[in-house]
Amino acid sequence: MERYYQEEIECAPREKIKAIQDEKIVSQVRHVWNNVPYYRKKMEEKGVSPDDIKSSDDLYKLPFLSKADLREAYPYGLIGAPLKDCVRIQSTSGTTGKRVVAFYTQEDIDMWEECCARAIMAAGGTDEDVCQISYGYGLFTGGPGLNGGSHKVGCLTIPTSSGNTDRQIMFIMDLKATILCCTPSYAAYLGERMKEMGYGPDDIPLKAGIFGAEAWSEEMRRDIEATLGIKAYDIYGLTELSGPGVAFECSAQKGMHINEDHFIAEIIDPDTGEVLPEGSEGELVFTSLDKKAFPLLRYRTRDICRLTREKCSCGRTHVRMEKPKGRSDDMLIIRGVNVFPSQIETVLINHGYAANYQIIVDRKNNTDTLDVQVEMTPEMFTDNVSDIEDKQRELVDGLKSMLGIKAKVSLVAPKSIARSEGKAVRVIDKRKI
Ligand code: DLL
Repeated sequence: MERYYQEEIECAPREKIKAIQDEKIVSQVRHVWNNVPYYRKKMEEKGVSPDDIKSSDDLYKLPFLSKADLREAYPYGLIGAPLKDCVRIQSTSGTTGKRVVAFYTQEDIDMWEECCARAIMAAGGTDEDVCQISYGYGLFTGGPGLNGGSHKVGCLTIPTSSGNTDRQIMFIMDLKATILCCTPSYAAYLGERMKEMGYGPDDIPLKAGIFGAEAWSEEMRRDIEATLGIKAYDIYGLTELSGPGVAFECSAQKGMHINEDHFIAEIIDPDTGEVLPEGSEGELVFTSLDKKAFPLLRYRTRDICRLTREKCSCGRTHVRMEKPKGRSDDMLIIRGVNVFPSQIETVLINHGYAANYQIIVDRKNNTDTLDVQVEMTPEMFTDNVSDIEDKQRELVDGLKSMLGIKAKVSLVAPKSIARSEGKAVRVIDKRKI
């Protein structure tokens, strides 16, 4: 039986969703115009005023915001509510350049936590569940967002945060956790560790996992589901818009429903900024309809994916986004060919490897090189050189047919690649160092 946190809105007829968006966009644009001089200036430069925005059909008239704008406006330039009304900040990890700091009023936090509650109930969660949250807590939004959602559903919440893997497993087993929330790479590691400790899928009390914050393949989903004996649901979000829960998967596991009563999604051509028709692949752009403290309009996420409004078997009517392939800035250009790390992961898992790999890109004698190091699983481990060479050759062929270019593959011993407790760092691009 499908469960909903807010059925009336999650399953509302399309006309009703459109009417909500039309009403909210008009007042949100006025809110931003009146309170965010940085964006007002952008609107003025484009020759657009709040009077030009009469419904969501006029969205295309508004200027885009990018991560560069967020950096330029740091720390207070995009804030839309008086500081005294703000109750929290969260922040991105800031690996490239300045951190993004997002502000929240109490209402903004309530909306965000409701979105996370929708995700937990879509994964089958109820007040009888024990929900272990192994996303990091702190500035990262994963822990705090799902913690709030879990409380709203009424689950018994275990706020383990990330790390200390053996203690995580102790709590899962002793407190009979039924829902696990963490990054997919950490879920894979927890699964690996539990297997080593002798726990099979039937011994593990978990029934569902809510995994996101990084790109992961369908193959990795199947792997994690089999090891932990669960159904694994994807969840998407970004700090700039609130955090996890902007979109979440339902029982159909065919894309994530975007919470359209709070966010409008568009797909644009990343080069021209042109809005693309439904079903096209492009860059995802979001407008937040309710957020008051950090009200971003037409924010370019750099995530590449597709949207679909095809009817979903779960009964929800909100548009679905497919799994993002990764950020446009994660895309590698190797000898002129576009390569996403997720494509490499698909080949590795289809050949029976686990998602423990590292991609090293370099440039030697003016030619790009692609090196893929992948761990052998304990079952396939061998030190017979010719066996290893055969296996490497198989992967080189598999990668060639997926990517169209030749990679060097090195099989390495089990456990020689560092495990991640949060977002995994898969790529080392030495061309950028
Ligand atoms: O990762 C928020 C989050 C926490 C989402 C927990 C889901 C679960 P940021 O650190 O700001 O926020 O990173 C946002 O991560 O633009 C995507 O590139 C990527 N991302 C997030 N979820 C997914 C997903 C959080 N399900 C950036 N699949 C986004 C692929 C994802 N990429």
